[in-house]
Amino acid sequence: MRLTLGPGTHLLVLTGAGVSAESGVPTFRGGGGLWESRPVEQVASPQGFDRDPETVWRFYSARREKLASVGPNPGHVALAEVEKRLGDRFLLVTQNVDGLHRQAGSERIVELHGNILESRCDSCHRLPFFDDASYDTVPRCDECGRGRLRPAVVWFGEMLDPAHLHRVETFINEAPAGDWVFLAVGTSGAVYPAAGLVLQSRSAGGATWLVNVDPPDNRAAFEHFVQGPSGEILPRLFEWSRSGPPLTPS
Ligand code: BJW
Repeated sequence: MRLTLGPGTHLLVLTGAGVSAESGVPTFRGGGGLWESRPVEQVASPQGFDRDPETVWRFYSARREKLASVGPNPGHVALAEVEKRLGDRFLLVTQNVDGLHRQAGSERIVELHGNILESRCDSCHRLPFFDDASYDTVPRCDECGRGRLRPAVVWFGEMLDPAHLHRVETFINEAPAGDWVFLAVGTSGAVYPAAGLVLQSRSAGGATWLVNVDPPDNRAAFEHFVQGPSGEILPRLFEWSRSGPPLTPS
């Protein structure tokens, strides 16, 4: 099954942990996933950080270290290539914090849940900054001197950046009726608001596609499902109609 893109088609892509699985980055749920060995609320909630910040920093430090040895896979590259063809008719919304889409060359990207290679202060308004360090003890903010540094990711119960949500809404609202596609890749559809995008897209007239190794719980929300690993499927998924997009749009 192939997804045909015409000269005016807009494409909104949502990715989840599955897209990085073939790079060697563990997913969250399911066998071998990050949540299998530790309760989510312990390491990915503000309450968990208040209770035991050292454990949280050990968890994120280990993930930072792992990222130093992984790179984008053919799934990431396929999405960067499709963006080159579509230009501003493309937007990539990722729940992943691993930065692999940017490494592959994606530019029109919204990192909905932040970036693991950034830290921020839990007290002052200092902007998130690049930080690939590993910590055994909780680092202090050297700007305000009183706050604790934490990974600049979005934990359960925390608000997502309203500017990010606005950018996604605008893309959906400006997509041409009857000629746009929502494609979800490698996500279990368990976490909101990202999980709500498929129904939002359907009601806004988008065709809905899913690429995943297994049928996730929200499979029925999608019109088209292509089963398989994204690193194999994505490079073969896109088909350009005869008058399809030029290779280098403005
Ligand atoms: C492959 C593959 C291969 C494997 N190829 N596929 C509405 C209803 C109910 C609850 C809520 C709601 N709105 C908000 C909530 C509360 C909450 C929520 O969603 N709870 C749910 C548990 C129900 N949401 C929030 O709190 C969010 N904040 C928010 O909405 O604020 C306002 C608000 C707050 C409270 C109440 C109401 C409103 C914040 C969510 C933040 C999520 N953060 C995390 C951690 C980020 C940092 C870190 O990395 O540690 O984000 S949790 C974790 O899950 C991470 C992921 O981005 C996210 C999604 O996981 P993902 O990517 O789908 O991974 P998996 O592992 O679940 O799935 C992988 C899939 O890939 C599987 O299907 C595999 O089969 C597949 N796969 N290999 C293709 N090779």
